[in-house]
Amino acid sequence: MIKLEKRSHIAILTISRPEALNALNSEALEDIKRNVEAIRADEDIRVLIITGEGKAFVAGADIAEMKSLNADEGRAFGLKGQAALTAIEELPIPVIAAVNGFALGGGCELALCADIRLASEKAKFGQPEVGLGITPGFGGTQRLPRVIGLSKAMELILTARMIRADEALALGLVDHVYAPEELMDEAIKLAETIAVNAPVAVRASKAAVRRFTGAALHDDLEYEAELFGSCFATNDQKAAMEAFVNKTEKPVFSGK
Ligand code: CO8
Repeated sequence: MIKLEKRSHIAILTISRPEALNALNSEALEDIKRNVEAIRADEDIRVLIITGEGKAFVAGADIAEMKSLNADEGRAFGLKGQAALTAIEELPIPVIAAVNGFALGGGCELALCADIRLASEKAKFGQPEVGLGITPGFGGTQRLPRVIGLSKAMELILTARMIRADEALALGLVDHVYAPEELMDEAIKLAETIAVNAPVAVRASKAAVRRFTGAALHDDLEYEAELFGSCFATNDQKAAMEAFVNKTEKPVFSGK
């Protein structure tokens, strides 16, 4: 599900499960973590690009896998996703997300772990979780406001609405938007521009700038996982995810 390619000092990690729009299940999350550890150990790699295969970047965590989890299992799944994504964020080298298509839920949260986000004109972003009876659980409640500000993050998370690349650009969620066929070339060009700079200085700069997100992030993620898990004790979560998997109408939520 995960492909890792190396081009000189640049690594390209591609999420490759196009039949499910690259939805992240447990196996994919473990695979991402393993690959990220390999990237961390390879001192020759100076920049990482993350992208998705087909028409999606990542259309979220795997709803089919999540639908029957209980609260403890939900919390554990959330922590697994957080661990994979935090490993990306904590890589000492710069990470560029090349968002080629849908970046929803866990997919938007994956992009948020990158240091720089580029998008195709076809990309769509959103945190649709509250429509599925859950909260964002892979760090979105903490990273989205840190990137776009409190009230914009609240609006996106609480409405669950999907936005296009041009709105994501205006919000500061992405840094540049390109025609679909140009996206990877531009991502590689940007990676090359970074990779010719002094590696120790680049890593030190990333480490220093990352302090900006605050030391409290770890505790904040733990809190997110608690709340995320608690949603799996509700009927609304079960009904919404069953409806997605069975392609039936979205339920009217009861608050139970
Ligand atoms: N999980 C599982 N399968 C998925 C997912 C997903 N997130 N997204 C798409 N798929 C599957 C579809 O079921 C479909 O499978 P099949 O062909 O077997 O029926 C296939 O991918 C193609 O999808 P569609 O036919 O729906 O494609 P469309 O082009 O019609 O629609 C959309 C594209 C709009 C992206 C639509 O697929 C969609 O709404 N997907 C779900 C998006 C979503 O809600 N994502 C958020 C999921 S929740 C989440 O990510 C929480 C993160 C935190 C989790 C914490 C740990 C638990």
